[in-house]
Amino acid sequence: MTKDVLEQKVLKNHINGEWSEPKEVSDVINPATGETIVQVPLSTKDDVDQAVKAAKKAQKEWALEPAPMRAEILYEVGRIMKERKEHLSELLTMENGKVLEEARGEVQEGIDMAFYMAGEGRRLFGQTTNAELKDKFAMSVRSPIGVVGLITPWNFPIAIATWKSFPAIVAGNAVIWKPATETPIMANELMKIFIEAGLPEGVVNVVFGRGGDVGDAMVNHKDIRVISFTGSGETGSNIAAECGRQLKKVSLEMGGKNAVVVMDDADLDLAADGIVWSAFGTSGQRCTACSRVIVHEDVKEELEKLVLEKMKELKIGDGLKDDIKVGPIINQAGMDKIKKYIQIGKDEGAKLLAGGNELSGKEYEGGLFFEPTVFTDATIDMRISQEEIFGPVVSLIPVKSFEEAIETNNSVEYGLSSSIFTRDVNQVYKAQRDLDTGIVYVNAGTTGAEIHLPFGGTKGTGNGHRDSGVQALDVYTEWKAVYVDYSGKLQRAQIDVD
Ligand code: UN1
Repeated sequence: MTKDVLEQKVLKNHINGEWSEPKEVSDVINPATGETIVQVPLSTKDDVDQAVKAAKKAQKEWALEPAPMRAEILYEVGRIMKERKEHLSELLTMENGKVLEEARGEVQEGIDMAFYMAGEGRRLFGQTTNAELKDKFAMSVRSPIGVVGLITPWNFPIAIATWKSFPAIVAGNAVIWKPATETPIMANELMKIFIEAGLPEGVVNVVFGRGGDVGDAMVNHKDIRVISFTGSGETGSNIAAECGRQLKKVSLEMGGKNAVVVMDDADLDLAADGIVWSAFGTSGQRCTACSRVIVHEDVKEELEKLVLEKMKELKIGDGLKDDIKVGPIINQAGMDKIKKYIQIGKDEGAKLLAGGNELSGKEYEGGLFFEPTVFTDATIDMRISQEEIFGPVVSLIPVKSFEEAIETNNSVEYGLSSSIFTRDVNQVYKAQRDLDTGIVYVNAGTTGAEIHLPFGGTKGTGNGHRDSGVQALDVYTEWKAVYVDYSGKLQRAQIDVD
């Protein structure tokens, strides 16, 4: 089956129920081998216009379909994804590089989201409440917004797509989806699954291409009323500025500078496990990856020792191979950025404890691999402690107290995820209150969000919206207040109340 897709060679947009032949394409590279896997269309504003036209038409009908019936399609999507889990996971590893075990985890995240959002078809709760006048009824209901635009990243090409598209669909919207050009295969596969599950044509339209072409055309299209974007801070804030001008709803998730706090009473072996997994898993290319360790000075040396020991067991290479724990970096730009920050860290005076190099030689030929890297004795004002690197690089920052640890965690522009290792229950509760991030873990690393909870962050990470969880429905619905007067006479609110 994996072969089938790869034999397709050139992917196609899916607009109004049809696959369309692309005019221009670019290569999709397996980052572990350097081989071209398929080609992805580079679409234009015209393609977006066509997709929006189709989506507008389809959405009218779709919104009239009862939500539990819309949800039946998501149950079927979940069932098919489950059946194809292994196939999807292998393709995901090929296009994104993450190791197979993690790819399976990501596909599972999508399956979970399908069943969770399908359940929402029989909820989508609003509120009924009392009216202030006799013989009058009041309620609030969620209504779909119309055509929504989804711009999804390469690092979780299927999970994040499901966080956005499933709530949009169950709520009765139609979707224009621009997947990242690095990872179009997951989009192609999910689109095929939508079709097989019976989604009416035009409800989801996939338009492949670059942000500057397709993304901009989506943001600028007056009939796309919502943009949901996961990606870089710079692009996100440009999108928000434009959407603000057009009074368009926008939901943003733009990365993090996530820290694990290790207190002096922590189980250090467990903390080291949490750090190694959340810093070097997915080669550090998660928005939630741990890139700072804020450690109590009394346990710093012991923790360093444990982290270094555990890192030795991480085998780096092609994620399709059995014993590999760390896969490649997505592309040359990603690699250049990581190398730039290694140099910055050295220049700033942080001490390089391990790693710091791109891997070369026969074993790594064709791919882009970087050693898991640890800096220590970093300070919070250094750029390596402040800026997102998006690679397997972590910096240890020693602190003297719990208060300083919290303060250090919060002294960055981002606010996605944080974690604390401690056995002190008072510190646990204070930390969950005071760590200024959208996600907080206790005695676990900074990754591992589950789909039925809200995903997103404070400060520079986002703009107050959340992906996944029931909260995602707020992005794709309008609240409508409905008053039904059954008194048979004119009753004026606030006036005829006595
Ligand atoms: C992301 O990195 O953008 O919590 C998503 C996690 C995953 C999702 C990460 N469940 O790390």
